[in-house]
Amino acid sequence: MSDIYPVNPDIAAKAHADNEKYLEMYKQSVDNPEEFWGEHGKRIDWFKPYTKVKNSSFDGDVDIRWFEDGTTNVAYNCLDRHLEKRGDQVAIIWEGDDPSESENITYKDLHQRVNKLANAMKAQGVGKGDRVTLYMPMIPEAAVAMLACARIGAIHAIVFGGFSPDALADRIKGSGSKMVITADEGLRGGRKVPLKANADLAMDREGVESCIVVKRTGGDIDMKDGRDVWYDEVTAAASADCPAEEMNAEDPLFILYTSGSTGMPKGVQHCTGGYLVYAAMTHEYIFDYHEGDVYWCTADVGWVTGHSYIVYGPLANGATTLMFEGVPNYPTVSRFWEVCDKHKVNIFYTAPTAIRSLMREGKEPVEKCSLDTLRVLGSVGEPINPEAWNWYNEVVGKGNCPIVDTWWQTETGGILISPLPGATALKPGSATRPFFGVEPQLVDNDGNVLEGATDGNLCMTTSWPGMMRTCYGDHERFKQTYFSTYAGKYFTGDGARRDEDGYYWITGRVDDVINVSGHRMGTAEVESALVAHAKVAEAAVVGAPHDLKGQGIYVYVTLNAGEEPSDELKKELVKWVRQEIGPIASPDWLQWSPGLPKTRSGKIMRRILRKIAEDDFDALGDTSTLADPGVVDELIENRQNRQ
Ligand code: 6R9
Repeated sequence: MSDIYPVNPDIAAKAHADNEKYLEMYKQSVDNPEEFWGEHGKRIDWFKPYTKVKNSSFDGDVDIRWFEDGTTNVAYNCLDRHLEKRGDQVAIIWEGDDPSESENITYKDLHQRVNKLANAMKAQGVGKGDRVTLYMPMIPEAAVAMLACARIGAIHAIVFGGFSPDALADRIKGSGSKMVITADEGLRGGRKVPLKANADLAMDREGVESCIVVKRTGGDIDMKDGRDVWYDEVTAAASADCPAEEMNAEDPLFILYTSGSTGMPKGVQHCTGGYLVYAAMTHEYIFDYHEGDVYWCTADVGWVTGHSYIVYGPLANGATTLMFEGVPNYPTVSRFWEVCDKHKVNIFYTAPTAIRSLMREGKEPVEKCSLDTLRVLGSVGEPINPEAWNWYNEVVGKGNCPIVDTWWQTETGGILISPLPGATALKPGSATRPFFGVEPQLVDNDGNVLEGATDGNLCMTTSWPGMMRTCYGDHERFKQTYFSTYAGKYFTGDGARRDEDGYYWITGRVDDVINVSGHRMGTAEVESALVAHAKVAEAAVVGAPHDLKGQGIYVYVTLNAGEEPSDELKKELVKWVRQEIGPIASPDWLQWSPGLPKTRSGKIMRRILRKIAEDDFDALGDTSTLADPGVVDELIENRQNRQ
């Protein structure tokens, strides 16, 4: 039996939904999605109201549409419609890497900044349907750039600032971006990140036409004549009046590249209307957001969490959203908690990997802060282990703040499985129950539907407004990746257990995707980076348990004939992967392996490599089909110590 934490009655009394209301709304949402979403779609303003609500099929060509004849604009909903009532309310609290730097930006001010940048972008020839790559630090201009794109109907493709020039160039190419918006340098934990220098390499490779550069550090950078312009200069010259483009509900809002089990990362494409309705509604119910709350999500805008729950969901709801440039342990390990006190944060949303690393520092750095404004805590990105959950609950939340363990994906656009603070009794480690309109199903490997308390592969049987619509420029890949494993269902790639109360426990990826500190990484991407090195013949990459990161990257490398393994070469290969993909892909362990376990047809048996990396030698399974069963003993003998 797992621990159960009942709903706090005080929270339930004030919450948007208590358990009864959740059950009633959930029932309506699945029994009659047209009526449910027809009503809740009205939470955003429409230029032309929709008459159709849901039109979607997971079969055949897979066609997903919501509110398809409605028109609106995301920036209008996040800004203009708030001006009358809350023009002077703070929209974004920005907290710099250096604790002495912070800034409050009101809705009125944000609206002006967005309009100016939107006009400056138009002057550079960017318009509706054009793609713009954003490679930004966590500064207000990142949100301004997202909203400016939305305002003129351009499609943003954000690339996390930790990605390498090559990874950036691949994404610029994939999205066909004609403009890049970046900064001179980023600043994290007191260290500078050479964003513009990286972007230069990528833009030169891809022949990008124009680039707007924000001055963040004042560092020395190159500005290319005819291509690069300063953000300050072009926005100063631009008018603060830019009409919001009328967009169809199904017009794309953004593309975000994410790793899958095979090939290049996919351009996950999200739409305008359904996405915004879903991001806003989940933000309100799952974090139990109320007027006047200060809400802080510690993600980076380079990930989907930053899109939906730093920018779009909160701003559509007229919230005050905190944007943090820095890291949890700079200048001290109390930083998160000091920021909570400084800005009187009510709702705090972070990742288990951050909690685990702060937990190691003990209670003192938390307890010296008051944290008395906190009301709801959130977790996202990977399963949260019960030890971390308990620490978060007791030390950070003082036992008074419900923890919402929110399960979702880049593809889903918003949270699909999560407690609601006033409605759901909590079990540490469980994401609990589906949100409104979400219909999870567990299936076995043959696709048979499993009922009751069981383990299985997690699928969704029907669409919800916020889900991705296609892979940018490659609908076939969309169908193949998500709807072909189990015909007629969206397959998440995750495994899950459903318990006797109908609660879901996500057990992790069942495909070749690994989750390092909450960041998704395709093993195939790391492998192709490794084999691109002149000395490497072959490489196989698996995930293995890591105390802080959740999963770490374990690589097996076979060198070309004549090459000698050495510690130096090991370092060189780790550095190589960092350069090829970015620091988030740094291998944690590297094992020299003269041979890899292969079937007679030459396929690497990753299952075996995974077990060896996990030190789980008894579970190797049948190795008799291997071309050379002897390699297994050799691999076990030379495995890396993960402590
Ligand atoms: C939002 C985000 C998605 C993958 C997902 C799953 C894992 C996310 C989780 C979780 C257990 C949670 N994941 N939230 N696992 N409990 N609360 O993280 O998107 O970067 O696309 O990753 O992350 O494995 O499939 P993304």
